Amino acid sequence: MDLRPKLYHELISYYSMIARLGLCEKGVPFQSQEMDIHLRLHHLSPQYARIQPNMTIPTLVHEEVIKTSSLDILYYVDSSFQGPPLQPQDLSRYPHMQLWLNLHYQEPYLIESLTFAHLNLCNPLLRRIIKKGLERQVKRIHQYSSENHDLTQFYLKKLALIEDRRQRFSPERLQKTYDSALQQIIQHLDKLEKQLQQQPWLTGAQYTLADIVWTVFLSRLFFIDQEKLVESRPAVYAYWRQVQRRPSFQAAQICSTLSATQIFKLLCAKIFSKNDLFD
Ligand SMILES: N[C@@H](CCC(=O)N[C@@H](CS)C(=O)NCC(=O)O)C(=O)O
Repeated sequence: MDLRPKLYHELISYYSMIARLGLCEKGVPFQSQEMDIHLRLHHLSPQYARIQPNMTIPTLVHEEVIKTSSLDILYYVDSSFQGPPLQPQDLSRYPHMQLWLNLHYQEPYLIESLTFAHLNLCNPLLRRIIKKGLERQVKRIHQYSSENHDLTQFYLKKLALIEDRRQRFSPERLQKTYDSALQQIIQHLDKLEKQLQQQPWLTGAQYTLADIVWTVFLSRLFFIDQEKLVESRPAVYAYWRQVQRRPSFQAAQICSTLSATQIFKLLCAKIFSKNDLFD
């Protein structure tokens, strides 16, 4: 029997990267269950919805425990497994870590708005693909919901969320969605710059959960071609170079670019992946 925790995740999913980075920093081996949330829509399947009613990734399953958000996964991993501590040993620094974690998670759709508005704006073909993708999700949810009445309330919630996405990324609102997300990102970066001018890691001398989430945050800015926002802030840029040198960065496969070859490989993996995860 495999006693390792099982992580449901996807390679380029932002919050999956956070969970992987937490596991790798802690040195916890895990079973990897790769999901396809774009083509196969594994996350909408009734089997997954029964594990994770929000139908998002990542999810961590360990023995009887199920953790359904990246932040819960980080705390759980740090407190349940042996390895380097990822919360401040100096307890007076604990509120600082929480402050940085709260700042990162305070706007739940910030990263999604930034990423998808960017993709929509940069390429008309992608805009079409994303629009079609949302339509496919709606159809799939109606199908699953009609076959699984016990899950109707969760599927209805998911439909409302997709409708909200359609509005945020509609041609009329797209630019506004992008601009206001970027505005907020810039404010975050200015705060990071101020903090990192004074100390090597966000909570002081120790690398903590706060550094994990902000590492992934910075990687996303490179991913959407906004590297200049990082490179123009000397302390943030030095920090970015430091975090990339940590072994966990490679091990957790933090994606900060997506080359044409990678896109091709990802597409192939998705096309040849199992239709149903739970077969
Ligand atoms: N608060 C959740 C957010 C998870 C989340 O939004 N994950 C995205 C992928 S990065 C997802 O599952 N998107 C699919 C969907 O919302 O339908 C967390 O921290 O884990």
